[in-house]
Amino acid sequence: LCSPPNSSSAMQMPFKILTCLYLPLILSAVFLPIGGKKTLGTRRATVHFDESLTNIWPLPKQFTSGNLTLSVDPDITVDVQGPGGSSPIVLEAFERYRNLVFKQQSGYALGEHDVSKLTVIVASDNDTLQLGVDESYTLYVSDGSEGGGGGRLSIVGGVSIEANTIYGALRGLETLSQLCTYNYKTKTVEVNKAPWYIHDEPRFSFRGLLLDSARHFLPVNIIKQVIESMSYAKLNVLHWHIIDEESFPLEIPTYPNLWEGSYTKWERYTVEDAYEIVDFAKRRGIHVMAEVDVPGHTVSWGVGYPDLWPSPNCTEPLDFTKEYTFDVISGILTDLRKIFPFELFHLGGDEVHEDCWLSTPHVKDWLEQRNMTTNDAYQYFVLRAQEIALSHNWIPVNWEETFNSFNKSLNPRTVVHNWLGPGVCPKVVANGFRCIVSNQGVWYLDHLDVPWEKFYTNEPLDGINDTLQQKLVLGGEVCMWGETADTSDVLQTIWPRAAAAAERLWSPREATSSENLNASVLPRLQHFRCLLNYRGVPAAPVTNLYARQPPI
Ligand code: CP6
Repeated sequence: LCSPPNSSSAMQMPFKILTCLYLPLILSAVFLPIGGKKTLGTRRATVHFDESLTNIWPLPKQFTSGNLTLSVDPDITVDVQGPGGSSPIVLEAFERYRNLVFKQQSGYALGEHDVSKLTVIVASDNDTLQLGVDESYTLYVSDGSEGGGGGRLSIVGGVSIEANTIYGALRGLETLSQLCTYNYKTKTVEVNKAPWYIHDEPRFSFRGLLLDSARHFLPVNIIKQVIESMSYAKLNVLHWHIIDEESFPLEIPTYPNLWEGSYTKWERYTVEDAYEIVDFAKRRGIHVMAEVDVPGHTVSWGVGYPDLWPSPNCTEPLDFTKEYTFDVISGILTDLRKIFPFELFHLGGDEVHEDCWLSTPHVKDWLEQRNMTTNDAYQYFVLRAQEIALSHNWIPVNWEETFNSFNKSLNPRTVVHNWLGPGVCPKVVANGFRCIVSNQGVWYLDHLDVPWEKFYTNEPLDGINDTLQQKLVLGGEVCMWGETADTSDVLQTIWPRAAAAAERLWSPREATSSENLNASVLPRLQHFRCLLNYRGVPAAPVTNLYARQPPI
């Protein structure tokens, strides 16, 4: 399945002949500079626009292509223009992509090339990475016969990316890199089906992946590989589930014994490590949303500070009767605020097993004195944690049990994170809260038996018809829980299925139909999986061939 990426033989048949004849005229009218004399496609064959399968993953919002093949110069240079041109992020990304596209060991033919220069125009120099930051871009690959150029008016004759922000430019670079394939016969990198006109932007602003470093420690370089691979699929939020009941691997300067709860002292993240991960992600347009899951999932906190445990035989949920508990949470969030600039902060709140609170005498007394139930205590805890996050100017995110248990009391800015099953986000948005979809039946990567089709067809807006309510769905997230995966297999467990969800979250709803997946989506996903392999990401095979009939 990973033969040389020379792709789509059957798909290059020009179809829709009538459209093909006049589309070039429309395009020339739009893109030729006033008074321009050039005609597209004069150097080679007539341009046939073919909107059948493309190997770009995820599918762009709008695109047209032709049937020219252009060669790309291994010494291609970039000219970054506009206010954003001063950002090193775009230049660095260009270098990364050039190295990916030209990583062939078998060498490159010498000689003239159609494409020797890329022009990137970035309209803003603001490099703050906020939720909903403009990730749109326009990518134009002309027939190259003017050998470079580009830009708003002289766009014919070059390759250009125009974007409002540096993050849009990064998405455009990813798409451009996916158009470049190595031709083993001619030993050149080619762009097939030029000229290309692509205008693209994401459907959802939150396209996440959860990574769990508490069940198995994941070294910094593995986390970076995950982030790098996320950028290939245009995923943009790393939800870092750093700590959990099994281990507390993160350094917290204010409470320096907390990471006593790590597995070993080698399986820890320093504050420096965390900064490095956030910076690495930012350079790829990826937010890092940290999670401190309270009050459940916290046994490991008590290794360093046993007073956080209600008692030695009730080690979670945290002891809410002590102010000390909230001081510790406050200290953790104060330290983390310096590291994680993203506006969202995940406070967990899932799977709070209240039973052992009642079997702990001082906790039981505290509740009886106040005439409170354990569910009241759960609510009291979640709301206090929310107040701490809000006081740090963070938007709190909570797992859906908090909404299911006491939705009326949650802070109105809360983002509710679905996981238990379908049907929650419709209720969440009907109550005016924002929602993130991670339905465990279809978007949990640790469930190895869930096939890619289920990842692909999970539609975040199912059951939500009101357009204002639809806007409250920020997007979705696939979850790589760490009980069953570690350094040895985390990447191949994430890919390729996370890519199926990535297209659902990026591409227009109309373009990601649930019908005919084997004909329209599977070949494209297989191609993307090969691209990942080619780039060094050990993505697993897309389909399970166990039940396939042998050839007769
Ligand atoms: N850890 C935490 C987990 C899970 C959750 N929270 C989880 C629960 C059920 C499944 C997979 C993962 N391992 N902290 C639930 C959000 Cl099937």
